[in-house]
Amino acid sequence: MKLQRALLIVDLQNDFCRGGSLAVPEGEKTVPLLNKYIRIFSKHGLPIFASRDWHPQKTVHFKRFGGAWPVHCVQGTFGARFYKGLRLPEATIILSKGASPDEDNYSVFQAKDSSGLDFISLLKNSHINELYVAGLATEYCVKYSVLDALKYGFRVRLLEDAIRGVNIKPTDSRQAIHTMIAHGATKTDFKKVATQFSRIRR
Ligand code: VGL
Ligand code: ZN
Repeated sequence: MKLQRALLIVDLQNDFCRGGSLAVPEGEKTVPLLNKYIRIFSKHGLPIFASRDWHPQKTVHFKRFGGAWPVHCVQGTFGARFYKGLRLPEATIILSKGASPDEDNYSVFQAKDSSGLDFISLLKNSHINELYVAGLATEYCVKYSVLDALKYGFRVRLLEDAIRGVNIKPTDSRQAIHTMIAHGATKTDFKKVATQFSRIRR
């Protein structure tokens, strides 16, 4: 089976980075490496997806309306914008999630692009069967997206040097990585990806 690859960058938004309302420790430190992954995928003409948390002001996802989280990534605000250093190419497919007031989930498979297509349709349309996944937060959006991807039969390579977790409990990220691997994801890192892609003829 020929592998059709794509890159998925999860929620690299201001509110999840330093100074944001739900800052993931070292979240923004993934950015230089993400830019390098982006360059590799661009160079090889492979699709790049970037998800964003895209909440209304009132949502059951926020503490004040019964959820678990402080207000973050409200549609149209600075906090919801992609982190400034992240160099997303023009052709990046943006996936928005958590956009309806009764939605309280983390998976990118619940997200839609600007024309309302969901992630699974977009992947199927481009015959993608392997996802390289990075971003924030390891034990929430990254984990639930990876588990869904595996459930739907995609291969998943977790970019372990370009993910970060919230770690409400200090072991949360490690546990999440464990779970993703146990369900069939495999880990890789920039060095390995760079070598792997340098062998692929364009
Ligand atoms: C996320 C907490 C709240 C995430 C989103 O994208 O990982 N985490 N909302
Ligand atoms: Zn959220």
